[in-house]
Amino acid sequence: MGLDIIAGLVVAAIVTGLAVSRKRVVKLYRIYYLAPKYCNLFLYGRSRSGKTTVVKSLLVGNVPPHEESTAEFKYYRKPVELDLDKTVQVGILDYRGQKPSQVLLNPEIAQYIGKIGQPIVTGLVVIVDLVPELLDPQGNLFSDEDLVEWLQTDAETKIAKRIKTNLDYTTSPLIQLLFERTYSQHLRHVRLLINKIDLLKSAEAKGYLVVPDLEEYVLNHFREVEGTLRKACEDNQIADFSTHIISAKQVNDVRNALDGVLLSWYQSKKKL
Ligand SMILES: Nc1nc2c(ncn2[C@@H]2O[C@H](COP(=O)(O)OP(=O)(O)OP(=O)(O)O)[C@@H](O)[C@H]2O)c(=O)[nH]1
Ligand SMILES: [Mg+2]
Repeated sequence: MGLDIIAGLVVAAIVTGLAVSRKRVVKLYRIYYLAPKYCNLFLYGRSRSGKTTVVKSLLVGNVPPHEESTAEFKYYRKPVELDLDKTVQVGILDYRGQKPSQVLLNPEIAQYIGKIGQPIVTGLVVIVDLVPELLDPQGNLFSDEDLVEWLQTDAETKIAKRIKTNLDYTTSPLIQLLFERTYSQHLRHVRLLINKIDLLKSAEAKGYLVVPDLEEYVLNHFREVEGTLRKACEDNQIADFSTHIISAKQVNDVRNALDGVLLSWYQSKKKL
């Protein structure tokens, strides 16, 4: 073999080696440096669906009877206790439910959930609700008791109307956009939370809502959203997807829905 061929092979080997190690460095950088430092949750839900109430139940452990609409994007980071000796740093981005584009394409959120194309979201939490927020003619907010009384007539129609506004926010194309913005190899968990079941339970107890099985009744309205989310999870190899019917005002309901996400994060950090 001539010297020039040997030299050529050596140069080729060096170039290939450099290319491979560069790829490896970029991959390691992506996995470790850009990885979320906290269990980073992204909430998606329309206005007044209960996002901030979920945040307070999870991070503070109690909620006020009424929550004002969130004025601007806020990122909260707090330790949440899973057990006496298990604490997880949770990061949650909260905002006012508005046009999906104002949320998903807002450049402000990049500092919390990562740039477009490099998201650092651990869990995606989609919130929908069953009863709207209402004001009386004087502009006073309906209490929970007022809302239940409001359901005394035409409960199913009123509930269906509110559900429709949630379905408009969770169509298949919007969910595709939502995954586009939040999916990376770091996204391991997806939750669908159906909120404000306490109001339907009270209405049912008073005989204002008569359905054979309340859980089935609620789930049936959201089958399509659930199917779209499940399919998106399957397509992206996200094994942990579940649906929960909750009252965000009940800390236990929120913890039951989200503790699995926190525990999985805790266990994965321990392994490193
Ligand atoms: N009865 C009842 N009311 C709830 C529940 N969750 C939230 N609410 C009420 O619904 C209203 C909206 O809740 P928020 O948590 O502010 O909703 P949000 O999605 O953060 O609203 P925006 O910030 O405007 O997007 C508030 O008055 C809450 O007190 C629930 O589980 N049950
Ligand atoms: Mg809010």
